[in-house]
Amino acid sequence: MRPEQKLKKIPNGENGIVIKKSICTICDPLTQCGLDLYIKDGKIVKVEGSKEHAYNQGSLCPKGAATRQYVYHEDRIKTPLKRIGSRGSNQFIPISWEEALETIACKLNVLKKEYGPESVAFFSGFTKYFRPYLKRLTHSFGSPNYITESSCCYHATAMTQALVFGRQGLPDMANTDCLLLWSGNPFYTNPGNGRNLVKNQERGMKLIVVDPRITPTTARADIHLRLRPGTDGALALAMAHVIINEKLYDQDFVANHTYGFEEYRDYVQHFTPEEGHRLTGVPADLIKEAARMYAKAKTAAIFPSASAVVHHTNGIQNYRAVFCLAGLTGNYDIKGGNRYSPHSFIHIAGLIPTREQEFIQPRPWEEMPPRIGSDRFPVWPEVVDEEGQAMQLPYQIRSGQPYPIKALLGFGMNYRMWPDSEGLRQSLNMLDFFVNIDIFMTDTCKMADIVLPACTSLERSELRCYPMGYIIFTQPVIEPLYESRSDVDIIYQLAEKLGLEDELFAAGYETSIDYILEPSGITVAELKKHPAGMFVPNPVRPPEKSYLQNGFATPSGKLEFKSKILEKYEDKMGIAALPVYTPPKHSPEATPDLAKEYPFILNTGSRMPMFVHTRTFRLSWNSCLKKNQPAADINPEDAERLGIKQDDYIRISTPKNSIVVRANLTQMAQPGVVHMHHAFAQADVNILFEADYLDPISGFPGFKSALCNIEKVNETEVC
Ligand SMILES: Nc1nc2c(c(=O)[nH]1)N[C@H]1C(S)=C(S)[C@@H](COP(=O)(O)OP(=O)(O)OC[C@H]3O[C@@H](n4cnc5c(=O)[nH]c(N)nc54)[C@H](O)[C@@H]3O)O[C@H]1N2
Ligand SMILES: Nc1nc2c(c(=O)[nH]1)N[C@H]1C(S)=C(S)[C@@H](COP(=O)(O)OP(=O)(O)OC[C@H]3O[C@@H](n4cnc5c(=O)[nH]c(N)nc54)[C@H](O)[C@@H]3O)O[C@H]1N2
Ligand SMILES: [Mo]
Repeated sequence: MRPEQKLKKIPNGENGIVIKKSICTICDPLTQCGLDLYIKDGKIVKVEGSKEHAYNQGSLCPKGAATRQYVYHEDRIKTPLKRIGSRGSNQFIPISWEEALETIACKLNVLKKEYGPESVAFFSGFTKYFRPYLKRLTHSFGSPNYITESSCCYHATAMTQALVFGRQGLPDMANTDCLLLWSGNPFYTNPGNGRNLVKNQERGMKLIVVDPRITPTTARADIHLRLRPGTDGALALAMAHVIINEKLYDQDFVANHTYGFEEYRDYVQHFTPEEGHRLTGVPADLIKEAARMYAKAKTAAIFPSASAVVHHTNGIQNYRAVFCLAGLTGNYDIKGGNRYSPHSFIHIAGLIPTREQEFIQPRPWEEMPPRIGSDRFPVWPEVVDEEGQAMQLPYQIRSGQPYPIKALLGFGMNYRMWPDSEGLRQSLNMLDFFVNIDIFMTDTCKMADIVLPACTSLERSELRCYPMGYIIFTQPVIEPLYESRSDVDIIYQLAEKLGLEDELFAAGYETSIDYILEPSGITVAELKKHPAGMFVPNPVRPPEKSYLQNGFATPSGKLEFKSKILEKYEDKMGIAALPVYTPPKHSPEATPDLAKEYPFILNTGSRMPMFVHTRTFRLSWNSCLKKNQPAADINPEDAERLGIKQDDYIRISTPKNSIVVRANLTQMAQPGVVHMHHAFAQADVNILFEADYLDPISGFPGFKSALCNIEKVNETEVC
């Protein structure tokens, strides 16, 4: 090799560049691609997808590609800060870590003494890696109020599966003959699953996609069921009508392993395919075709979404109706169906046995006051073991009912992501004490009394496992920038300052991980020998049809078409035990008068490939990929009727509030529906929602089926 060629090759042993391994955590938690970071003089100079990593195998999305912009962004919080001006005024002075941690510990201990430990709530935003330690901190402190963003993401999906199956059942995509992808757009939201989809279609898997929009995923479907938002229950019941009446169901499974079939069968009789068409907008013939394809397939699996189907005021009942289809066809816990897959770590079924549950729950719920949200959403604590229902936090701060919340320690709290975001902002203002820990100076941080700088994942270590039985414990590839620290270090340092007598906190982070992983035989020392991660040595896959030995983990011991848990709330709360379909609380069917004034369905938060919630708007490499934002997607027919042209300004209004955005005319949106991305600071769609526009069972917000109006706004009015 000539010397100049050698110099071009990096690293070449002479130019001071080394490659270090880590993962990208800008998305969280399933899509964590392996990274090769080129480091020179302690700085990241180049980023590539890691070919060695089992999940992404070298690929990288636009967010990961912008890692350097993310890490070195000027909005990074540099030191701990103490507020000196009024809340929101952004007047802070830098303070030392010692002063910050002392102040926080002292204040929390005073409030604990005066109002009880439950008066302090501990919150986690979308970031997951520190959650086990944060939950342990909360309980060790004595508070039941560990709450997270999962109060509007995933838990409701898990709840529906728990109500129907007793526990979760993930789709066995690699072995199924037919995938019923009931909402989801993995090509944007989870590229690994996108790749799996393509691979499995190539081997002959049939694909049915249920989505109101046209997306890259619906474009690949054998059948696209393009329903009106929030009508999923009616569609699933109409499919059940076909499956039952054409005797396509698994009669042996239904007879021996299910509960409530007769009543369910009778209820389903209302939902003829024609009625299904009337309620959902999907042609009756297509409903029949999809039902037959799903039921006749030798094996079929339902691919659930973490949020889109449950972001409705009728979300739980709708998704129960969907999962009942797996009960009808016996596609639960079999190869190629929806398989029971126990969690290994942080909600991921990683094929390793762990002691995570023991670690995160040092004190049983019964020894503490009820968690936030338990009184309003009593089904939640019955089914969700992990945490409180955070959507009730603003109400509890304001009302002091059933007991006061005085302080909030937020790790990545961002009020913009909540329904009635402005209402939450005002509630935060009423706290005695609010601490927020974030990488960037957000508007929510500006409301805090103390702000702490978290470092990014490249400046710290983290344990992560993957569904294919892969595990990694990353090491920092650069020193923490400025005075930032890892969230985990902050938690362990606070535990010490708070004077908590907790052996595992005293023993430190890595000892805690060894404790959690102990049943698997994997140790931190072993993981450190595999910087790019490793396959789990003895992956644990539960046997098929585990219900044959132990029954289902439901109160009846069977797969429940009719929920015994919900039965208890039929009289008290009017919650149906069958998966009864009611239209969204605000909809042309349920509130025709309101719909005269607000004739459009407002569907918010469909993901874009270059943005993750509030995280990447500030990165120019990402924002330049989507011009003229913030914009709402509307159908050209609607636009023409209202005299709206591409990029015109429009006002979206609901009875609660209004915002002005640009119009993007696209066939991806069906007529009558307005799609708006969440999280834009300049036009925050979440101010349009009432705080109590929630599903009565899960407490999840109706982010995807409110009513709104749109009208053209003259440019002169905007500028
Ligand atoms: N209208 C509407 N609203 C929605 C949704 C919708 O579809 N429509 N979707 C909902 C769903 S499903 C979700 S999951 C939520 C997400 O809502 P959030 O969790 O609030 O969203 P993020 O913006 O991802 O993260 C919150 C904060 O965490 C910070 N952060 C990032 N990494 C770290 C870290 O390592 N440590 C710390 N301490 N902070 C960090 C970010 O800078 C950000 O300020 O939004 C919900 N809101
Ligand atoms: N790039 C990127 N990736 C992400 C995220 C991100 O912000 N950006 N967020 C992460 C998070 S927190 C989550 S929860 C996941 C979400 O992941 P996905 O569920 O895959 O993605 P979404 O775009 O939220 O929703 C998928 C589809 O649901 C459809 N939909 C909307 N309303 C309804 C309805 O009423 N019924 C049905 N059947 N479908 C409906 C939308 O049209 C959309 O195409 O993505 C994760 N991945
Ligand atoms: Mo989410």
